[in-house]
Amino acid sequence: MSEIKLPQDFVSYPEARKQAFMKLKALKESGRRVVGTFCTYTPQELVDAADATPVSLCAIGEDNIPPAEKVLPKNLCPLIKASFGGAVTDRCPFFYFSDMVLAETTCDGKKKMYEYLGKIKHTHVMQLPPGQFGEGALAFWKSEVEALRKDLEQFYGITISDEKIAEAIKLRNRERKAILNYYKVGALKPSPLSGYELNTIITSNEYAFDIEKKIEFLEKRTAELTEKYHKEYEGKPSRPRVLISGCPTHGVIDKVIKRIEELGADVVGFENCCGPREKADLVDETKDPITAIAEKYLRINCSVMSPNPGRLETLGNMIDEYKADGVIEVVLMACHTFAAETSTVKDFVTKEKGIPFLSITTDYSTTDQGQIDTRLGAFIELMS
Ligand code: BJ8
Repeated sequence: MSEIKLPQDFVSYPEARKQAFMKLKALKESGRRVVGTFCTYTPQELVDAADATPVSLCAIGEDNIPPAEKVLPKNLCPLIKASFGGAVTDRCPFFYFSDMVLAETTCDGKKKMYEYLGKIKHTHVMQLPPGQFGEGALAFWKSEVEALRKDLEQFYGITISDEKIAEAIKLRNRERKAILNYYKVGALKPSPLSGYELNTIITSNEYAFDIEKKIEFLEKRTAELTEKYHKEYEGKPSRPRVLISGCPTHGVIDKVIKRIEELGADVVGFENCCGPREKADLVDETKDPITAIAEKYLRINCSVMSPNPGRLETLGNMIDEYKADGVIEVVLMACHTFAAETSTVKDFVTKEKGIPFLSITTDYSTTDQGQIDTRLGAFIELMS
């Protein structure tokens, strides 16, 4: 079993969440507005412009599942059940401290779950068009962005100016660039950082509520790692390099991401919502802010969009840029949209890019760990 290279001050994702509870409590007590969010489609710039802090309500952990299954069907994605379970039991302090919930109609399970959340707390649901390209898709989505602005204004009794939104766009674009540059350290060969660290830092950073400090931290860590690469790694042999694709992996970091590295490969990049999926694409700072926000978020290449050609394009570019030797797709149990894309993605990776592909369907339990280890081990051998 290989040891994973981690910085001395490394904080695990569950620990980072725990630390964030206290930070959020202090923010709330200082009178700060808090908006709970779920998805990469959330236009965070509007929440920022309302002088509110967006906080992710995507929960992890098996403990949150049984309470959710009292209401939701068992054969639903674990991300949805864990998030709902955490909210209804008040075990999720992020939900507890949120003034309102901001959600989008992505997959069927999530949108039905939002109906239940709406009974507990004010829940604004943005209707996403089912595709990015259909006639009227952008106009419709833009009207949803405008509706969100109105609802935030009414809910908080404030006015959100165009200038405030433009300011938020600039700050979030700077944050995107800092995150993207940090990810790109993984493209160095051999990689000087662990994919386990990468996944942990990026998901934990959702709870770094001071964006300026977050940018500063990421820039510092990127510089340290780049220097480390030149001093210690450049020119040395590399372990097999894995690119992760599919559903968000923050709930299976230990079960899948860490295991890949313990079993002898490097996770170098993420083509998912724990990766640069939306970070590589900035909001246009030269346009009317609402149009620019609508255009940017509609371009996100999630499997809930039909068709979703952007995923293959991004995957292809990332395979080249991150010099991947194989792709491992993680599909959360009962996530139909990602599962339905598996066959297309497999053909693309194996036939067009000529590297091996493995798809793993899993949930937040530990019952399938042995089976996953066996499949990962065989796949890593295939790449070696
Ligand atoms: S933009 S990936 S964060 S929807 S895994 S809950 S799709 S059944 S998380 Fe996602 Fe937004 Fe897309 Fe990203 Fe449903 Fe699938 Fe569960 Fe999912």
